[in-house]
Amino acid sequence: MSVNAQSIILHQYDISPFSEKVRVVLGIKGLDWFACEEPVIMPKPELVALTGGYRKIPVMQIGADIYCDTQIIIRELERRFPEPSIFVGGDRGLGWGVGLWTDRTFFMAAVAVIFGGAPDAMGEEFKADRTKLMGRPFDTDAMVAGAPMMAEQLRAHLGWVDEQLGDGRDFLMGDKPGIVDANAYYNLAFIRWIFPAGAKSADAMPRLAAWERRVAAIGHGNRQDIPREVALDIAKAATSTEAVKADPGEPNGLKPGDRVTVMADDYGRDPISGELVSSSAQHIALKRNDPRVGDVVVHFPRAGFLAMRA
Ligand SMILES: N[C@@H](CCC(=O)N[C@@H](CS)C(=O)NCC(=O)O)C(=O)O
Repeated sequence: MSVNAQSIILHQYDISPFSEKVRVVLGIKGLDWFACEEPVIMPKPELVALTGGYRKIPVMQIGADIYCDTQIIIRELERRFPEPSIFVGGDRGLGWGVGLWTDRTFFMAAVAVIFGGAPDAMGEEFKADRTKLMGRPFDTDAMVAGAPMMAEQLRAHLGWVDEQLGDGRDFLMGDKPGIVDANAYYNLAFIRWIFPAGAKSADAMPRLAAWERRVAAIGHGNRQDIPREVALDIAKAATSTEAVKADPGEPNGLKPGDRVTVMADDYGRDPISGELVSSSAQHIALKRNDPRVGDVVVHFPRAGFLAMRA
């Protein structure tokens, strides 16, 4: 396969748990995609040229459309490639809400268990970078002190997943894998990569462990790696496919053509500004220009992001 303006390009790195969430979705859908390796810490000049300031990982690019945050990445994958669906029954709306559990409380428990058990796993530059990202000290001494409590939190989160499998189902919403599986899986994968001993409560839950093996066996679809410069050239040559669309219910009256700033409401709150192209209750798209990539449209989810008139 050769990379072009229709290709799925995932800006990611291999030990990124949020990238793993998307890789599992790519696996469920059996898609061809291109991985573009980004640095684990700042600076990330090529990524920021595409996003206009968003630095978190992963970011998906299709031509000159840039999707920031796993929620909007997965929504767009489902829109463009509806079969097989990530919705397997009973999860079409609240499946998204599960992401806010796994990305926030469950993820923070996983981070605390990993760095409480292996405080030096990633080195000083990483800690300094994550301190800036979080806006508070990435304090591994505090994580070591808090490790017993966080092991208890982690076991409780894993316990919900195990209980969900209690009727013998293969996947969390039934007999097929979907959005809830991709969400519940990636934190466990992250612990296994960096501090495997942190997963001992999972090993004590045989149903969970068997489910984990089933999700791992889905794989990641068909991946090929490309250099960052190739991805930037594709963005520069392409035109966004996002149509201008007004949002009659927009709570603050934002409309196409308005100058808008969007930022995450949790961490990595770097503001991104542009001209509104389209929006809905779940999506906002801003057009911006960068000397390296030309005109691009950057897409964000609404839940978990704040949009304001610039
Ligand atoms: N809400 C975001 C969270 C993404 C996130 O926190 N990603 C981590 C890596 S897995 C990150 O960006 N860390 C800082 C970095 O890589 O620079 C999403 O769902 O995509």
